[in-house]
Amino acid sequence: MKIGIVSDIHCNIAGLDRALAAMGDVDELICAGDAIYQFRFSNEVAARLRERGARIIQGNHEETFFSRDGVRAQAAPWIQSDLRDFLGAQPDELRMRVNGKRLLVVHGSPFEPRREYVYPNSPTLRRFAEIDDADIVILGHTHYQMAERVGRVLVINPGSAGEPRDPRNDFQLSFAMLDTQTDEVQFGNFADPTRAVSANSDVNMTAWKPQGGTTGYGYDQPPKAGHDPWNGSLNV
Ligand SMILES: [Mn+2]
Repeated sequence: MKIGIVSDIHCNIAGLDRALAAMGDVDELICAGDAIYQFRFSNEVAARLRERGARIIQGNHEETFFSRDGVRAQAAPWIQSDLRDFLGAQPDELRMRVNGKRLLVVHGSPFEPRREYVYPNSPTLRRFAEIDDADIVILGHTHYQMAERVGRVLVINPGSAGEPRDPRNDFQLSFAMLDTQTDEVQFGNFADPTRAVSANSDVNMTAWKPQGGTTGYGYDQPPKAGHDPWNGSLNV
């Protein structure tokens, strides 16, 4: 099965559409949270995710939007109530079984505190080796893309499809595609189409192949530009 993964769209419908177009046909589409902003909804993003039958979790931005702090934002007259209710009904964690593998989708961290930012060099990442009820864990939240084997657990973060923060790919947007047979992960990187100058730029693909790999990191900080946690590269 081919699974398309997006996260942290943050109301950027042009970014989401670019990712979906580059992905092509996928068997499942997963959104790992923060489809919107904490005080701003997006009818377009919610409609697209619903129309594509995406499996969605809520991130910290949905959590605030649908809390008492978000009451005013929720009441904006232009918001389509059925779309708002659709997003509000999504869980904050998802478990699914694909090709006999157990997938866990969480926005921040599967551990407490659940809103921790698990960067590719976070010490917390080592703890993923303790997870015994999932084979693949999909995260978002950091906007840093990642594919790492930690113990026997494959950890994937597609990066952000809407608000670039990752200096390692020159602040491009990104998405991931997972082949659940081979565990191979491909990333698509592309310039934010909301910036006029990059509206038609190319999508550059990189691939991560499992090698029974190792991991080990020092800091709980975003990695510096140039840190390269995946291997291989192909251009399409
Ligand atoms: Mn987040």
